[in-house]
Amino acid sequence: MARVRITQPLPKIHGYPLRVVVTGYIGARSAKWVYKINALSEPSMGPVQRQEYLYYTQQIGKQNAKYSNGFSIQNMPVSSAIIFPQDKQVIIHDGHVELKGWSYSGGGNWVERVEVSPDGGHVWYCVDQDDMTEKHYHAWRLWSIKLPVDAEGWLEFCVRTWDSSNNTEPTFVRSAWNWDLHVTSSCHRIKVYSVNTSRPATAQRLAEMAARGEAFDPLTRPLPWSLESEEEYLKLVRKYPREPLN
Ligand SMILES: Nc1nc2c(c(=O)[nH]1)N[C@H]1C(S)=C(S)[C@@H](COP(=O)(O)O)O[C@H]1N2
Ligand SMILES: [Mo]
Repeated sequence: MARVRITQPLPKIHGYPLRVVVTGYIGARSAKWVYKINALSEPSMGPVQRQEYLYYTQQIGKQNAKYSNGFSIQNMPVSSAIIFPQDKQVIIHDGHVELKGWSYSGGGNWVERVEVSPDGGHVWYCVDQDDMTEKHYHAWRLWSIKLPVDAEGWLEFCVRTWDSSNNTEPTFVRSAWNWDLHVTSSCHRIKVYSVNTSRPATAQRLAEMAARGEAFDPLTRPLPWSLESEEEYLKLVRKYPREPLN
């Protein structure tokens, strides 16, 4: 196990005076306030070990779950999340959106690769090595990427991380949902409303809003002026009539 250099006193809330730190394992295994150590011939009967932090696939679920048929979560699976933007945010951009996030893996594995998708997980872009913080044993890596985003409206961004044992995250939460909720580590997803000012019509609309001192947010607030003059309207509906001409 890696040596831990202590630079600050351990706060009581985090286990003072003595805490076990089990690197690579979920936090639940790092017992706080240690006053006694028992050597056991079988896994502990303590409730946190025996009854909690279990993984139940959907075939087990509510209809079948027992303590003995959930598998005990020990090593932390590869996990990651988008920190910025935030879910449901409106993003006004010029064709690129900067994403920031974190990635981590347990079990002595480290983060090797981070991929992000602007379309819910069909097309993926790879984070550049230079845009990731350094590798350290048992440490997360922070990353950022300028993601090309052409489409407008509600989009789903997601992140997927690969670790040094080629583990990756299930693309969809339904692929690996844990009935017991803990450590369902599927790709983190956010919805964002994309407004791309590299599109001329969008740039024009935003310029008009700026000139009138009108903010884009909140998205659900309608524009308080007429969207088109009657003249323009008639020009266009005559050019593109509603019904076939013959
Ligand atoms: N003695 C003791 N240790 C414990 C717990 C506890 O309830 N009692 N909770 C565990 C769980 S479930 C977690 S997630 C971590 C939380 O550690 P933290 O408070 O330092 O974040 O402590 C673990 N160690
Ligand atoms: Mo926990």
